[in-house]
Amino acid sequence: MTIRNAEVLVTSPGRNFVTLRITTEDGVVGLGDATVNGRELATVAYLREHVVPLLIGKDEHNIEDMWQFLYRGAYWRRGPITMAAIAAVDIALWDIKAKIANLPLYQLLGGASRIGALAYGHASGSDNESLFTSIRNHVDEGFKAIRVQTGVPGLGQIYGVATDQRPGERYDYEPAKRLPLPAEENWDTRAYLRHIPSVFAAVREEFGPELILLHDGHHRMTPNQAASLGKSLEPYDLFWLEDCTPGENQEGLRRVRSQTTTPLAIGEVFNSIHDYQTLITEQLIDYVRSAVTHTGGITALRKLMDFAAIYQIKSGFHGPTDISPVGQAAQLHLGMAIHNFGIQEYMKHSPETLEVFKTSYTFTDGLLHPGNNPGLGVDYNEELAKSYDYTPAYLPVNRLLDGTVHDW
Ligand code: EZ4
Ligand code: CO
Repeated sequence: MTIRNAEVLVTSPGRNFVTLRITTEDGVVGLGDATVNGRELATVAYLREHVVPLLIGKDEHNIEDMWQFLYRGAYWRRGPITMAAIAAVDIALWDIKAKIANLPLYQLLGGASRIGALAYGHASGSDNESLFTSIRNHVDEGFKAIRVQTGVPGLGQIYGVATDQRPGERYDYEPAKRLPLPAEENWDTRAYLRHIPSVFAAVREEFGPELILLHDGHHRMTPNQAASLGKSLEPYDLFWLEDCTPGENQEGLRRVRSQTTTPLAIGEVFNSIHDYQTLITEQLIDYVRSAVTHTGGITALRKLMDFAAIYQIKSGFHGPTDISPVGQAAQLHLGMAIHNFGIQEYMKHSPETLEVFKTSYTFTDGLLHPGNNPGLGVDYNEELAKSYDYTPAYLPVNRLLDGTVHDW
């Protein structure tokens, strides 16, 4: 009942991932995800220098105690790097516990509350025609829910818009570019607000009322602008409008909420239950966007979801490709078990990534299932991983047309 070894593994099969691998005296191996897009080596150092030495010789079964030890014991609380490091330990220990129990992790979290996790994919296009192609590709793959992002006339490359897809082509969008300096994009909120409602009108016209549609505002609006967009999108029945404002001003959401019935989702950059206190208790949002990787792991995210459940707020865990297959598997197990599951973001990893991380989760008829292998159901191919060297990459920086730095 002791941890023998903990290793921090970095690989870059097309994009960077940080994985913690914990091994017990009995040889049971657990994996955890500590990837923070564009700041990967910060969690590597935090884990290697400050956390791994604390793990050796500890009882792998005491997950709650370990969580509290790492959170309260550091004195310096919260923050994305600390919470991703704690998450990696927490996820790996849950993986180990479930493997020892010889059960898929969701069984230890309460068992299956549903047959699978409704997943949404990302569609985008520089114009409506290419957007429609991308949506059709997703529908053909079985998606019942689709996030819609589009180019804005007068602006160049903006958040969420991939290279235009051809029919049947794999959707591939990696905002973090492997460049020595961050790419810079341009932004004009008024142009965006003028354009977006017409895109949703066209999508509804083309695809009908049933398809579940989502949209990500990516932190760019003021509360007043967000209220206006929410209102103008009401006729198109969105599943949610995500990150309509930079959510750290929680009180700002009161303005948005009082003006529109478009459902709201926030929290992918949050890392603690405390970041949600006002948003949840005042019912200012409908969906929690946290990822298991960036919120301190399964232990913390489960508490957050129980808190949200009191207010009829559901999950919408962040699942872009910067959440590794380990993190995605962990949140799928959690999503299977909790009562207030809402939807799961599912941006498929590249074939190279899925060779390094062998997963057991499946996608059938729009639903993800974590599989029934003991633990998380993810294996790490270390030999292959070593052939992909870490490559620095940065998320873009956003500027208004006059050059002012804006939220990206
Ligand atoms: O921009 O994960 O909803 N998904 C998102 C993502 C984020 C990236 C940042 O690393 O907003 O695409
Ligand atoms: Co988002």
